[in-house]
Amino acid sequence: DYITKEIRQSYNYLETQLRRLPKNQAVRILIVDDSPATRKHLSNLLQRHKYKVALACDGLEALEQLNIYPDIKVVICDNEMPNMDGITLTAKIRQTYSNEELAVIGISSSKDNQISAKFLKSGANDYISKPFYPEEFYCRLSQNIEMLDAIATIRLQANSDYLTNLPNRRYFFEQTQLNIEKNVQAQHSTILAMIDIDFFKAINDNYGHDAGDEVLKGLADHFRLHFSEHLIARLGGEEFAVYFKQSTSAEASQQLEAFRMSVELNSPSFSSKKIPFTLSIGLADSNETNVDAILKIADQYLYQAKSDGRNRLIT
Ligand code: GH3
Ligand code: MG
Ligand code: MG
Ligand code: MG
Ligand code: MG
Repeated sequence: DYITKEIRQSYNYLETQLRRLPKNQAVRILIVDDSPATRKHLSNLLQRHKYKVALACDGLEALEQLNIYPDIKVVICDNEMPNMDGITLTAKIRQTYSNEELAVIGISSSKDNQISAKFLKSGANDYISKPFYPEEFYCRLSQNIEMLDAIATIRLQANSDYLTNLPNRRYFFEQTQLNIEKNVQAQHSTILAMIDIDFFKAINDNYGHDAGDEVLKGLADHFRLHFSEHLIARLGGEEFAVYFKQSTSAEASQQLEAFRMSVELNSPSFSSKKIPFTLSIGLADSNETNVDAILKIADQYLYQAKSDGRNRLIT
């Protein structure tokens, strides 16, 4: 009923913009509104721009839909609804989903001039008052999605190693520390390994730095293949680490030994110059409560593997 001629014209304008923005296609938007007419209207607007849509008529259904569809990026949330109002729902959503992973946009025709502040204070990313022009609706929606995408990209870059795309030292320390705290609570020891390429400097010296890089990338792929169920990282240089989730130290030891032998056998296939190399590995099984202390133990075993002649696992 609030679709005026002007608003229809702005549809057409955005329609042409849309053809240049196919990236909207994968994004799902959840509409939460008790009015069937509003749900229909908003879902038409979204489908015009090829957004995927999920619908909920109240707060409880909204929480269910969020569970069902992990690809929901934005919740468009009415305020006045039976059982739970939109501001309360927003606060509830924030107990589980941060505003950096899921955007909530409050939307209301309320005459309360504090309504937008209330939505924002309870954790909404944005607010749109009704009636609105579709142009504003689409702009706010796409800006919120762009912001989520930018944050996700930055987060990924901050946590991964540029050369190999493996998780980096920062991520490994953060995640392993969290896991250690869980292990301590459950009275489990923590099992982690440090792995270092033998005589890597000689590879750079003999074949060049680019060939050295190729070896590191090839080895990273081999890690992904062998330890997909555990946490792997490039700690720096030619040094890697594995945190073993739910393994005994015997299982970890067996897996590492198989990996060491597989690298000894297959390393020439990792690089175009067919460079053979081996690994030295230190494995720690410890009840220490912080990641530095446990890595230090693994590093001591690694040092021993080096001094005992390399190409071996010490535990
Ligand atoms: P060891 O068997 O005792 O571990 O000897 P090593 O030669 O492997 O160890 P060292 O610590 O002496 O040398 C590591 C070399 O790794 C030195 C450094 O220039 C090289 N390096 C570190 N990061 C990179 C990288 O990203 N790319 C390449 N190509 N080389 C790297
Ligand atoms: Mg309502
Ligand atoms: Mg080395
Ligand atoms: Mg060294
Ligand atoms: Mg080293």
